[in-house]
This record gives sequence, structure tokens and C-alpha cells, in this order.
Amino acid sequence: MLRTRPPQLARPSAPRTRGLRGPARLVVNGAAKKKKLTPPALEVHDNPQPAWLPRTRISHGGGANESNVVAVPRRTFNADTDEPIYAVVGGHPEMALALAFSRETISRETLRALDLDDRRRERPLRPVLPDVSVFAPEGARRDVFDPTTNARLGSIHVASWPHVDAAIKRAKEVQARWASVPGDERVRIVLAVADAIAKNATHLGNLLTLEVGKTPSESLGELAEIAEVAAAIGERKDECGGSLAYPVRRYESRDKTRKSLGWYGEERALPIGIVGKTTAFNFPYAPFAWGALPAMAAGNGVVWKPHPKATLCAMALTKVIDDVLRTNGGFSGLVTCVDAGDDEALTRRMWRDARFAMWECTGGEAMGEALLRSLASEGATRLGVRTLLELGGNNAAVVHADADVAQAVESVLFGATGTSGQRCTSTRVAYVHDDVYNYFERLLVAGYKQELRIGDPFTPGVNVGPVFHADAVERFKRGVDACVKAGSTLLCGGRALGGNFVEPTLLRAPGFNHPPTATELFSPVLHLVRYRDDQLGDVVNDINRGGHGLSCGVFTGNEDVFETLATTLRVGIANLNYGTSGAEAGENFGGEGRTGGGRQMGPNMFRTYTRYVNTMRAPLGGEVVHAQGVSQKKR
Ligand code: UN1
Repeated sequence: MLRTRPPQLARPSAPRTRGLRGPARLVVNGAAKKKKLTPPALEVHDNPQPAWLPRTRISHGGGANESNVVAVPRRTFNADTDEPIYAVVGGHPEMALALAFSRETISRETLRALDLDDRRRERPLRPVLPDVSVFAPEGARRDVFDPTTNARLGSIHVASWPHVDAAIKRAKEVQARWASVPGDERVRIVLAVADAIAKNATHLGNLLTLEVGKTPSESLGELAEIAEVAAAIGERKDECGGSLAYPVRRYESRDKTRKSLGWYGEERALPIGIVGKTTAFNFPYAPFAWGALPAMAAGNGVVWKPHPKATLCAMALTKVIDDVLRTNGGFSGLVTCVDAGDDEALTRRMWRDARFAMWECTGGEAMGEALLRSLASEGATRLGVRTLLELGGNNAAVVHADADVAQAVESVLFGATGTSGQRCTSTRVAYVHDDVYNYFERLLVAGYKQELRIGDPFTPGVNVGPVFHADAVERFKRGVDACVKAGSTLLCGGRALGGNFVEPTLLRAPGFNHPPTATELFSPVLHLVRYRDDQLGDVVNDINRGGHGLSCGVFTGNEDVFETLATTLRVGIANLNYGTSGAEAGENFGGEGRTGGGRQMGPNMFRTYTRYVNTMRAPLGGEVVHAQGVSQKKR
């Protein structure tokens, strides 16, 4: 994924914690000040058979390994001394994160830095906003766990309706004032919010790794997507009103009589009000910001209901946003976040609340359906509410006869196993042309065996962390069983490894119309399907039959093949010689059919959150010209 300037790592201050001997050591650009951090060995294979990726011929240490499991360390990385090491790995921006801390220290430091540490106080987390009881100061508590170790990260008092109601009220009050701020100033503050997020990237990234189990590189990648949408907002800032609070567009009347009498039209682009957002566990930051930042720039307020398994991330991000809003004009509460926990009734009540002008939701299909049903249950009063849904996909790669197989294999491996297969853009099926199929399959199997390191995502070299919860492990097990029962051949993986770890799994489908290839299994499970030269149409039908429509990746040098696929697959993203996984943040993101039909960002990034008021202006006391020039005069 293309990344613009990565967030810079702020050097953490040396922790002085009981049990630690001396200050933390700092490793900058790979060179230890006192003691060197040993990176995982890189091996260069001389023999390309069965070399993994003859194009790059680089493997990250170790040879083929039965299970690819890097032991999940529950102790410090530097177990002999118990000293934390802060690492800044230079030259590879995505790795610029404190990698080599002990898990315990990272956890403590991260929660403390983001003001989420409830362990010192032995009481649940404070509300995010001091003056709004977003996270309830009393009532039922729930614990939040780290999926890598199943250790408790913190506990939160679950909100009840009065807290939610207060948050919405507050957001509405602040939004009324925010809407009158000149567009240029709003954009300035929104960009300052993005800057503050980038400045906090280390801690926010670590928190994401702790709470969701992504690798640090992926965590930073998610934050980089926020910087990219901010850049897109900067490019389009003139659409937010400039020195005015909202854009006004003048147009001439197309009625000749009116025009001759000096009538003209005006269009005002006003904010819609309060946008409700729900987000999924796997991407708690980016899809929120993709909507929230443009919505704010257009003059709206945002109330966020994050996934219960990624709530600390949401609290931390809200706090960073709120700090900037508070210190730039006193707009604290404009963007707020409520924890509904697993309380579905509370969530539905929020969806139905008429103060929300829009619901923008990322999640599973069941969530999308439940939202639409909730809105429908309110009858005509909620007909005007807008929805923008992004509900996942069953994304396919198509590897044509002339593909660069190494390029395709590398992309498909990342697409299928990155984020442990838990992205809406993850690659779930690869259709591979007969001419290159055997070679592709052999290389990919080598990739699964040699390139994947499963374990604690904080361990250098690990590229597959846990799935997010025990339920996901069960879904994986049931899913793989169902695939094999349906006739898939197991090529790699297939096992649950204990805790929340599962093996990335590669399966060969018997052919087209294989039921599992039309089902989104939100796990690191990939199917291969072979196709012949005359079967490109069947490939399109096979992909389209599932009804999902997010992304596809086509590997070919043949523009005609690409054009055919890019226009006949019902998807929102069609990449050429690049995989399915990863948004080009700032541009349209979303897809068709079961994916929900919505698009975040892109050229409509402000219009999505705008209501238009059209005005035809006639001079005071002038002649009356009826619509369409209709005459009502008696003859
Ligand atoms: C990405 O793949 O870069 O849930 C973004 C998801 C998407 C975001 C994906 N909403 O995976």
C-alpha cells in the first residue's frame, strides 16, 4: 500500500517503573546506543528452486517451518535483563514503531500516555470527555482484553441511554456553533486534528496492536490512511466555503424570461447535522476518520459507536480529536464516542434517534441489515435519514496467463494473510490461468510455508497476529471444515493453534460454482480456482455470483483483459497488477451489492454530508413569472 509520509515516532520518555533496572535503552536506525537490537536475519536464496519469489529472492529468516509459529512471548523481549528497548527502525518507515518493548511495558506505557490506564487507580476508565459522561461514570463494567495474550487491558463502565442522550445533545449544541465557522478555519482545525493523530501515532499504533492484534506495521498503516484522507481534504478545501461558513453557488435561470428580468439562482451547501458512525473491530481508526474528518470539514458533528472489541482505540482517538477541538475554539464534544458494549438494544435506539441525519457504518452484513430494519421500523419519520454502508467483501484476484507470477504471488499472499485475513479487502479467492497455475500454486505454497510468521505481533518478524476473539477462532474452524466437506483440497494450514491463533489456510477449489468461494469467511482462508483461456467470462460470473462487490486485483499485461474485468465485475475497486487489500485513502472507497453500495472519501467527500438548499431569486416587487412559464391569466 502506498504510504505518504509516515507518522514520525516520538521518542518515548524513559519509564521509571518498579522492577525495571535503569532507564530504557534507545535504538535509533538500527544502531543501539548501548546494546544492539538484533533484527531477524534476512536470507538470500541462491537456488531459486523452490525459492520463494525468484524476483526478490529474500526470505525473512528461517527455512520452511512446519507451523510457522513464532512462540507467543508473554515475557519481555529482553528477558535476561528485563530492560525495555525502544527501537526506531530506520529506512523502513512502516516499521517505525517501538517494537522491542516488553508487552507489559508497552501496554502500561501506551495506556498511560493515552490516559487510558485504569490499573494505577484501580478503578474503571474515566469518561473520555470530562464534561460529557460518554463512558458512564457508574453502572455496569466490562473488561477489555488483548487478543494476543488474553490479558485484561482495562475496564469500562458501559454507557446507558442517559449518557448516550447527553452525548448526542452536546454534539448537537456544539455543531450549531461549528457550522457557522468559516470553511477555511474548519479545514484548518480538521488538519490540526490529523496532525495530532500523526503525532500520537506511536501510542495509537501500539494500542491498536494491543487491542486488536494487528502487527505494528499494519497499525501504523491504518494511521497513515488518516494522513492520506487529510491530504485529500487539504486538496479540496475550497469546497468547504472558504471565508464563508458554507459554499454558495450562483447560477443563471435557464428560463429566458426570468433571465431577462434579472432572476438568478443560488445553491447553499449546508451541513446535514449529526452523523452517526459505527466501526468494525478490525479497522477502528481509518474508516472512522475517512468519514468523520470530511464530515467535520463540511460543518457536521459526529457521534461514534465503535465495535466493543476495539473501544479503547476509539476512546484514545476521540480524546486526541477532542483535545484539538477544545483548544481551537472550544468545540469539545463535536466529535464524541459512546460505548454501547454488547447492548444491541442501545445501539438500535441510537440508530432510530431522529437527531441523527445520517448513519455511516462499517461492519458485517448482519449489522447492515439490522440498521436498515431499525430505520424502517420507525416508519416515515426516518425516511430522510441517509445511510452509507461498507460491509465487507469476498474479494478475488485474477492471475492471467501473462502475469508476472512472482508479483501476483506476493500480492495474493499479503492480501490473504495480512491482518490475519480480517480486512474487508482481504483476498479470499484467486482465479489463476491454466498456463501459470502450477507454478503459481507451487510458489504460493512455498510462500505460506516460508514467509509467514505467526505470533505476538510485537515480535519482530511476525507478520500474522491473532484473530480478534475466540469466536473468530470457532468461525475459522467451522469454516475450514465446511470448505473441506464441500470438496476443497487443503494445501496449507487449516489448524487452530491455541489461544486466538490460527494457521493461514490455502485451499484448492474443485472448480467454478464451488459454494465456499461465494461466502465471505472473515478469516485467513484463501481458495485457488483454475481457469482456461476461454473461461474469462465464467470467472466474472463466478466472482459476481456471490453478490459482494468491494475489490479485485487483476494481474496481466493485457489491457483488454483488464478492461473487461474492471468493467464487468461489480466492484468498487479494480486494481491492476496489485492485490485486493488496502484502500487508496482519499479516493472513493466502498463497493456494490452486499458490500453496501456506499463510497467514503473521493470526489464526493463533502457532498456526502451536505444538504443543498436551492433558491431562485426574483427582484422585490418585480414581475411574476410562474414555473415553466405557465399562464394563469383568464383570456
Ligand atoms: C484497507 O484495507 O486499507 O474493514 C481498509 C475493513 C475496511 C477498511 C479496509 N473497512 O477492512
